[in-house]
Amino acid sequence: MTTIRRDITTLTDDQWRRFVDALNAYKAAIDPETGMSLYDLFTKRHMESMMELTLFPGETGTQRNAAHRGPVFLPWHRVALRDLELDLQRPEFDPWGPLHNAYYDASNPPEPLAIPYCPFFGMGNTWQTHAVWERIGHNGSSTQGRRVIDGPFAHWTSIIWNNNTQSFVPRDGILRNFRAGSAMPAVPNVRARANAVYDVYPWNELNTTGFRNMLESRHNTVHNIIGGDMLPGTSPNDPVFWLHHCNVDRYWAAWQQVRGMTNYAPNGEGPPSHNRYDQLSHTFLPVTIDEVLDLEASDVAYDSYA
Ligand SMILES: [Cu+2]
Repeated sequence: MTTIRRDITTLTDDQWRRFVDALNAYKAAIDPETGMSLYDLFTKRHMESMMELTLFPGETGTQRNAAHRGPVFLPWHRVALRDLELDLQRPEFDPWGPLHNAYYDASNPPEPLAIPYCPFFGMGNTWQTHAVWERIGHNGSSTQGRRVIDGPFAHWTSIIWNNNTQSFVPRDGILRNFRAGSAMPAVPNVRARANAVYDVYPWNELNTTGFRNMLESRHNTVHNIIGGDMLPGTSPNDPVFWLHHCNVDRYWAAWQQVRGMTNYAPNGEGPPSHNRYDQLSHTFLPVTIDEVLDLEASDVAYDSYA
């Protein structure tokens, strides 16, 4: 059955609760090998991807890494989303699944659990008072070090990278620090002429044409104006990360519907880890970029591509 990802603002309370309960159970589950939260392993891998710069020999002036500031940005986050989603669909985490649901009927199962998307693009200047924060918790408290003190994730512990000791250290809570006066970026135009190609040389954050950098830049703004834990490489500490990236992936899928589902560049001429047949690093699933271009092949769809 196809996993259908929906707009968080259109979910029923029960649908939203299903996702929250699964995510909280996943956050509480411990990986026996590392002793870490299964959820925190995603945060760790995301941080590690950013610490691996992927440069041409002698190249300077770019922070391109194994998951950002280059062509692999969209495939890498698509895989991370799907990997988390497949885990949340497991019976031990899905409250609507056969383990936790007394009314579960294998001949008529509920639709697969999906990560919802939050439509931050296009919220304009009113995003800080948008109803979505009623669901995911509001801005951090100005009297409690910007800690989020409401919503279903307020009790979480984050893991923060300590550069001196080169290790992750726990820290209570999730931080958000909304930037006053900043607007959310406009909705990406998947039909604009400058977006006709997926990516171009120099395959980094300096590109002025190409779909990938247009979308990645707007995505950066969302991280930056929400602030707090959304700023550093450990940004998956805040589950808003997934709601945002689900929306980013949705626009990529929309672009693919216009420009071709397997339309990608570079095909070999790009920097390491960013070429079509390169294997993704710091993901759980061992796949190449080429293998994740067609979203429908992994049986995932969005409720809307507009
Ligand atoms: Cu990222």
